[in-house]
Amino acid sequence: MTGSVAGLPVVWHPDCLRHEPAGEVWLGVWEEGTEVPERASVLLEALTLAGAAVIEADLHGPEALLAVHDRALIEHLATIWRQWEAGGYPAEYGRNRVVPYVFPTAGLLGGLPLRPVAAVHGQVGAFCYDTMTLVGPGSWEAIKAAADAALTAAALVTAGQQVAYALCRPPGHHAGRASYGGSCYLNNAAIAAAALRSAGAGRVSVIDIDAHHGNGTQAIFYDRAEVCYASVHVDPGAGWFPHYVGYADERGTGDGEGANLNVPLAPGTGDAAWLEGVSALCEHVRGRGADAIVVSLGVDAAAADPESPLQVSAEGYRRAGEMIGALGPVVAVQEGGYDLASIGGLVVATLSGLLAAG
Ligand code: SP5
Ligand code: ZN
Repeated sequence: MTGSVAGLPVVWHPDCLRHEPAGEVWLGVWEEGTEVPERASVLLEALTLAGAAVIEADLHGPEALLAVHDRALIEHLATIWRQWEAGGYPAEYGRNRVVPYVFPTAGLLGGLPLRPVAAVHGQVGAFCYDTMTLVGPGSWEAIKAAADAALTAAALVTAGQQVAYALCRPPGHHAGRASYGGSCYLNNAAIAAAALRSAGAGRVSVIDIDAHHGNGTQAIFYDRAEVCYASVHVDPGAGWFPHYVGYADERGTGDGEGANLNVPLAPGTGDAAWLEGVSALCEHVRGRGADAIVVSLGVDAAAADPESPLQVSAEGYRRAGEMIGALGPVVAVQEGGYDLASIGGLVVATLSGLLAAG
């Protein structure tokens, strides 16, 4: 079922295990959550057994993050746990993770500008747009290490590797320029795409095969012609996260007009129609020309996954890898995928497809 990934560079960092969201608040109730550290251990073990060459991520300075994110978001993520602790939220109020409760939406602001606010628990909602994306003691170290893994993999591809994989955890594609949510904090795929560009790739495409629409990546590149975003995902219009974004009529704006492509699919969609969607993404990218590809590699579209109703098989993922690998050099960045028993085989299958094509 899996295939060979012998010699494939797999970049990761042990700090990625230090993020322990310890659950999520969903519809007002705490739930255990599925974005757990074991995801990374399971993937690392499967890739090691399949013969991949595991490399530790290099540490990078802030410049590569600032190419994609506002400084204010980076500073928030880097300091919020310390502020939360200093404010006594865990010790005095029993709040052991950072969770927002008020969001400065357009409706709250009523046209007034966003002000800096005094209370730490008031600040969080200015950056975090949902209640499922908690921050704890080791979160920042993991968030930074995941971005470093994406940057290290991008550097390998810049140096001539045909395929490199970044085992990023936490994932990234729901994080925007100044916002986080959907279990994502910094946008690892967008950071890799920006790094490829600044290392000389003229045109870069992000192909997103996670089950969910990558609203953050889309927003970051929405007005850009040189980086196109193309995604196949479960239809937000059928009731799925991120609900508000990810529709087929979102095609980019300004210089980016026509560069963005969304292929939303009905819940229950299996290999045949999903692969047609992947093929449409590849056609789109081929038509625009791409010197390098970033794959947002979420394996939560698989049938066994608890977070999505798509029904893709490991063979489907392998085929998607083959199609995408034929487009050019690829940086594959881990996104979602939550069924601990099957994600290892799914990622190995996709990567073996990418390698078979290259
Ligand atoms: C990167 C990624 O795949 N993020 C996924 C975010 C979507 N999360 C939606 C979660 C909805 C709540 N999950 C409850 C599962 C049933 N208990
Ligand atoms: Zn997902």
